[in-house]
Formats: sequence, structure tokens, C-alpha cells
Amino acid sequence: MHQEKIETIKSAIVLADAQNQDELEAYRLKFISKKSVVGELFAEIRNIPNEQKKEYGQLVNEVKQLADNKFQELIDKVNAASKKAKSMDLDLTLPATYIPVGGIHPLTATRQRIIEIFERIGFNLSEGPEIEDDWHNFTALNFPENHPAREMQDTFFIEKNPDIALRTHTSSVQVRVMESHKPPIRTLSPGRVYRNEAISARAHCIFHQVEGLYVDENVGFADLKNTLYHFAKEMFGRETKVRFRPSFFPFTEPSAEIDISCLLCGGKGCNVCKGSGWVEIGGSGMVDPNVLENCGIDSKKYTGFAFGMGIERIAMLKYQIKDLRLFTENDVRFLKQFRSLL
Ligand code: 2U9
Repeated sequence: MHQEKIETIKSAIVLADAQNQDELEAYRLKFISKKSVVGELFAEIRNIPNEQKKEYGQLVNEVKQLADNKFQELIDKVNAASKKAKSMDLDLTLPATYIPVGGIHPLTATRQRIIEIFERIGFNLSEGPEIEDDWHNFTALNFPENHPAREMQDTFFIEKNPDIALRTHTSSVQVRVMESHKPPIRTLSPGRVYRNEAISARAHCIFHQVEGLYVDENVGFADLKNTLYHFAKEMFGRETKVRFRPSFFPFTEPSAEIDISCLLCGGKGCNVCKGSGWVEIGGSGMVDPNVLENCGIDSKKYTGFAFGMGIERIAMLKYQIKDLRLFTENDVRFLKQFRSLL
């Protein structure tokens, strides 16, 4: 009688299965818990005649062992299945996670484009210190002793040392190049410069320049004009016209300011060019022989041209940026507009 019941329970255990936690629990209640069929077999022991107790006990223990082993087997199976399901828990139809994309700062993009144009026609890059001495920033460049640009309102001097200042232009770098290299020299120096000015939409105490210098035998004003024509057309478009206006700088003679035809109205006159049809992009000239001599270059044998422009000014013209302060405020609403420059 018991034998038969035990055999039925054993085959039920062998056939039992579980696909998930609920079915596992059902198995536990049916075969493992105190009130389960196996639990009942144990409770039955006290009704078994003494001489059969040993044999019965052995049979019941076998059933218990079988039920426990099966339970562990089912737990392992359900766990493995749920782990696999978790790893496949992907909905490929969901929209992609938003990844914020940065962009190149408009000043960086403008600087890179200027460098690219001049590198292709044989200019190399030079860098120098932002903290300069009077010689490299002023004296070698032919600034007279009491020139207004040397004065406190323009230049940030190091306290108690009038010989050391933050450079006011990157020409100081080119003085260093001429001191350490023989012509031919074709060099471009982009960099940050400092001037003691009140900050406004049109002026800042920190800004960026690119200056170029070409020194060799027989370098003339025509070379300067052609180089800058080429630059203007590459930078602003084939249709761009260029004009040179006579000017004065201590380090060049003759000197000229460089204008290009207004990008917005093409020369007809608008509020960007204030009706004139022309906008200024920088200054230029033939390097003053005194400057060449100051830097150890024979001015009878060599001549040179130089030019300078503000990177902010070029970027403002190219991207129609109306306020210089936008470049340094890092307002993402402004910077976001240049994401395509990546
Ligand atoms: C050496 C000799 C001469 C570089 C030059 C300018 C004219 C010029 C301004 C443009 C706008 C500065 O950023 S700005 O304010 N620059 O007008 N710069 S010629 O002349 C040199 C450079 C180096 C040794």
C-alpha cells in the first residue's frame, strides 16, 4: 500500500518541471515543504508498525533525497533562463540615447582655416612666450622710446618691472624667429595677445592674432599684395575684392591697411560696412630695415613683408558675429550654432 504511494510520488517528482519562479514555488509546496506529499510520508512514520519502521524510513529518505535533488536542478534551470532573458532585454525599436555632440569653437575653426591657407603656400608655424620683454615686444620692432603703445593704458606690465609685459602682438614671436634663423623665412604666428582696454562689443583685453612674415632676397610689395589677395579669396570666397589703404606702423615702411569687399552686400553698402562697401581685415607692410637689422638680418641683402590680423575680427566677419564678448562667455546657446564645424 505504502510502496505503491511512494512509487507514484517518485514518478511525479521525476516528471515535475518548472519554467519560472511561480512554478518553482508550486514544486516546493508540493514536494519539499512540511505539508507536502513528502512531508506527509514522514508524518506517517508514527503509524507504521515498529518492525517495518526501518524499511519505511529508508524508502521515505530516498524520496526526500530525490525531491531535494530535483528542486536544486529546477532552481538552476530557472535561474539560467532568467539570466539569458535579461541579457536579451533589448528593444531595438526604441529611439537611440541622446549623446551630446560638441563642436569646434569658432575661433579655433577660423585659426585652423587661416593656418591651412598659409601652410599650403609655404609658411610654417612659430610660437613664442606670452610674457615678453621690452626688446621683443617693442624695441626690436622700432617702437620709439615714448610711443603711446608702450604706455600703461595699452600694455599690461608686470608689477615693478617695466621691462616685462604681456605681449601686445605676436610680432614678438617673429622677432625671435629672425634672431635665430637665416632667411629665407616664411612664418606664421597665431597666438593670444593682451591689451589693457575696457571690454565692450568691439574690444577685449585678451584677443587672438595671426601674423605673417616673409623675408628673403627680392621680396617686394607685389609679393605682399598677391599673398593677401590669395588669402582673402581662399578665406572669404573667389569673388572677394581686396584693397590696400596707406597707413603707419613703427615696424613696417611703407604700411597699408587691408580691406576686403563687404561679404554681406558685396560692395553695395550696408550696415556691416557702414555704407562704404569695404571692411578692414588687418594691417601689413614692408618690414622696416631697422627691424631687420635689430634682428641680425642684413637689410641691404634682404627685404621682407609682414601682415597681421585679429582672429576674432575674421571670425566675426565670416560668421556674422556681432559681439566680441560671445567668444569668451562660453554660452552653449552661442557655441551650439557651430556644431557643424566639427
Ligand atoms: C615683424 C615685423 C613686422 C606685422 C603687422 C600689422 C601690420 C597690423 C594689426 C591687425 C589687427 C594687429 O590684431 S590687430 O590689432 N596688425 O596692422 N601687423 S604689419 O608686422 C610685423 C611683424 C613682425 C618682425
